[in-house]
Amino acid sequence: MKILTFTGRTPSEALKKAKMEIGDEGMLIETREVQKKALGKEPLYEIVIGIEEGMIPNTYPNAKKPLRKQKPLKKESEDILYDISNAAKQISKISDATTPQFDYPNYTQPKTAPEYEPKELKEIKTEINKLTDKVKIIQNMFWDEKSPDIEAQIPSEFAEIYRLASQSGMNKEHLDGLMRITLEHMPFKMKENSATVKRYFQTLLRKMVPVRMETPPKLGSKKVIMLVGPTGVGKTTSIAKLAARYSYLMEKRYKVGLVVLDTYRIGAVEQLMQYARMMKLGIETVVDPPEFSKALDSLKYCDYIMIDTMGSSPYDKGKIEKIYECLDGNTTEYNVDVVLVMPSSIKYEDLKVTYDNFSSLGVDTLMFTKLDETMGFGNIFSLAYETKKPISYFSVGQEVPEDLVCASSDFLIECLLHGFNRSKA
Ligand SMILES: Nc1nc2c(ncn2[C@@H]2O[C@H](COP(=O)(O)OP(=O)(O)OP(=O)(O)O)[C@@H](O)[C@H]2O)c(=O)[nH]1
Ligand SMILES: [Mg+2]
Repeated sequence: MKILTFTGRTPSEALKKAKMEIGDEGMLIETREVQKKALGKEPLYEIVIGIEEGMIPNTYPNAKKPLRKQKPLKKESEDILYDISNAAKQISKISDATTPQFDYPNYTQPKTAPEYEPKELKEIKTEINKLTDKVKIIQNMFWDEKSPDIEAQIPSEFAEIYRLASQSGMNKEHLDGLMRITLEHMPFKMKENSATVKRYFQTLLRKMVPVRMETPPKLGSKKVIMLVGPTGVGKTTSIAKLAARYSYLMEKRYKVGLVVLDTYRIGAVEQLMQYARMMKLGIETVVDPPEFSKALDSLKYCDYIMIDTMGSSPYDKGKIEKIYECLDGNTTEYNVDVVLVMPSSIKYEDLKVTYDNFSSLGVDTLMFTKLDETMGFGNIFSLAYETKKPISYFSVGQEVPEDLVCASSDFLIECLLHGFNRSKA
């Protein structure tokens, strides 16, 4: 089964496009108005179509790589270190002052000079390297937003990395703290060159991102996962992606059941119901909190139970309270993992307010969506760093089920320093 989206100025225009591209075999899951008509702006509608894989005509552009083909996470991502000084000291220890050992992708280890390289040639090469570094430093001098606190201490070789991290939306206190630690613990020899500074800083950042590795349920037990978060952040789409992942994209196929909380009776059920129909999954609706345990019980044959909730503004205490009542009244033996879903496109301060407002639900992990719609990723880094809550997943687009990535610190820091690149997901 594949889920495809098509857009148009009217729903029927979007439907026409869908018919032209995939024929009549699809099933309409949802119609959404994604942009209202406004002065100088056309309205935009999106329709979501589900279709069996075998029914997609060859002429339809190929789907992106499925999740199971993604590289497994590196062991390093498991190392969660919250103490910056320790991380910095550790990196200093493993790094030889003269022969750096990081695997920064754009960095090529200097080749050992041939034995008979004339001394003059060696000197010229050293001069060229120094000049290249100076040019970088001069380029970065045009960037005028410097830290008032530690400006005086920042050597010019650090300017590039400082600018990149600062423009990424990272919280300023975090950045300055990390800079201070880097300056303090970095082997002297490495400080002379902006490339080694960058690699050192990148490795340090990677060590600072808390990540929750995905672990399948143990034999005889199950995972119950609830997605909560503000309105329109991509909770339902992410539930559909995760349900597809667990039920048919992993090595083992798990039984997945869905629960939707519709405690405000706003008809939040239909969108997920369509996905459930497509994937042939059991689905239960909870209208009153006391029904929550019953819903979980009736899905006890499942390995995974995914719970969708209504979006609520972080200030809408009423809706958050209803979710709390469900969790609080859970009489089953199952532990519910609460995943707070947030868009990566909002600034750190807003992420923090959102986190604070949902924290009463006992957030276990963080999931960030819409990575494809943003340029800076320092806000994500800062929230995870500040709250010490591990990140579990990233959503990198609208396509179900492809656009989901298991969180890894390598991936986040790569995005932070070099931008989002779909091929590295
Ligand atoms: N670009 C982009 N769009 C996304 C992503 N995830 C979800 N969306 C889109 O965001 C819109 C809202 O997604 P939903 O899954 O309905 O969001 P929700 O959080 O369930 O919304 P409510 O139930 O109304 O709170 C849809 O148009 C999705 O296709 C993403 O990672 N990138
Ligand atoms: Mg929803």
